[in-house]
Amino acid sequence: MAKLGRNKLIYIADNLFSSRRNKIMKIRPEKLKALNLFPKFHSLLENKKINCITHMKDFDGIGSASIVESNYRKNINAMFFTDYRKQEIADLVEKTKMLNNSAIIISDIGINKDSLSGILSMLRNFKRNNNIVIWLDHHEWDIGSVRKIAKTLDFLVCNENEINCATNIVYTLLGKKTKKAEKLVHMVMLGDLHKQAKGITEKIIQKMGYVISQICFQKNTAENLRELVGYVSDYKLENGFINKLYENYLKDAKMNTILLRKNMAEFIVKNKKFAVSFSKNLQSSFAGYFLLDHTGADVSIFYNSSTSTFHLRGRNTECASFAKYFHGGGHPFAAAFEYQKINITKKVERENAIKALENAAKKIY
Ligand SMILES: [Mn+2]
Repeated sequence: MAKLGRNKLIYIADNLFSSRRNKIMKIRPEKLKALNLFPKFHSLLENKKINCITHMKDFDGIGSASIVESNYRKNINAMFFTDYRKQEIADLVEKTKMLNNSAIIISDIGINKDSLSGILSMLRNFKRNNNIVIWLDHHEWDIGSVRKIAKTLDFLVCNENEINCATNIVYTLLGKKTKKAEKLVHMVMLGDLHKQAKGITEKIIQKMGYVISQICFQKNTAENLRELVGYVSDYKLENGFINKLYENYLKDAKMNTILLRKNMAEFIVKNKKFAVSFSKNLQSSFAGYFLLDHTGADVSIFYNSSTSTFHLRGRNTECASFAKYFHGGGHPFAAAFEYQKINITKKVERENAIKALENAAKKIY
C-alpha cells in the first residue's frame, strides 16, 4: 500500500527577505510562525497593488483570499478563482496575462504533471511584468517541481503536512493577529484537514462547503465567489446571499443523493473495499463520506457528472496516489481527478468506468 503522505517537512523558498536566494529550505511546519515574517510581509504589501489567485472549490481557497482581503482591503485589484485542471489553468494563464507591478498571492493551488508547464509560463510572465509573486500552499509537490517553480517566485511555501491548510499559512505570514481571524482560520482548518468539529462549528463548516459547491455548480461563479470572499473577510458567514445558496444546494441535493444511493457499487482489491457511485452536483466531501458511511468502504469514489470528475475520500486509507495515477491530485485522504464524460444513466458506461477504477486500484494498492 502507498505510504501516508502526512507529517512531512514543508519547503520554503525565500527570494524576498533572505540572502540565501534560490535555496530551498526544509522546515517542520510548526516552525513557520517562528520565522516571524509577518512584519516584513505587511510592510511590503501595505503599499502594493494586490492580486489573488486561489482555489475555487473549497473553504480553504476562499478562506485564504478572505484573509488577504481583510488585511489589505484597499489594495486589492483582482481575484482569480481556479482549479487544478489543465483547461482551467490555461484559462487562468490567459486571464492574468496583463497583471503588472503588483503583488500576486497564490494560495491552495496544487500542481500536477498536466498543469506544470502552463503554470511555469504564467509565473515567468508575472516576473517579466514586474510582479512580486508569493505562493502559499499545502499540497504535496515533488522536489523537482519545487526547484523549477521556486526560481520563478519571490516566496514559496508548499508540501503536504499534518497541521497546515493554505488559509493558516496565509494567516501566519500575511495576517494581523486578531480573535475573529483566529476563529475563521481554525474553522477552515478543521474542515480542510477533515478533523472532528462539534456543534455549531461543524454546521458552519458544512454550510460553507455546500455554499461554495453551489456557487461552482451555477453560472457567474467568479462574481459570486468574489462576493462571498467579501463577506467572509468581514467574518460574516450568515446573510441573505449565503443562506439562499445554501437552501438551493439542499433542494438539489435531495434528488442527487437518491441518485447517489441508487448507483452505488463496490469492489474489493487487496482486502480494501472501494465504494463507487455516480451522481451530479453534490459537494464532494458530502458524497464521499455518505458512500463511506453507507458501505463501510475504505475508499469512496464519487463521479460528479456535471464536472466529469471523480472525487476520492479515504478512511485511514490513502487515496492521493489513486488520483495521481489518473493525473489528478489532492491530499492523502481527499483527492480528485478529471475523467472522460460518462453518461451516468447508462449502466454499461458506469460499469466500464468501475472496471477501469478496479484495474487501477490493482496497480496502486
Ligand atoms: Mn486546502
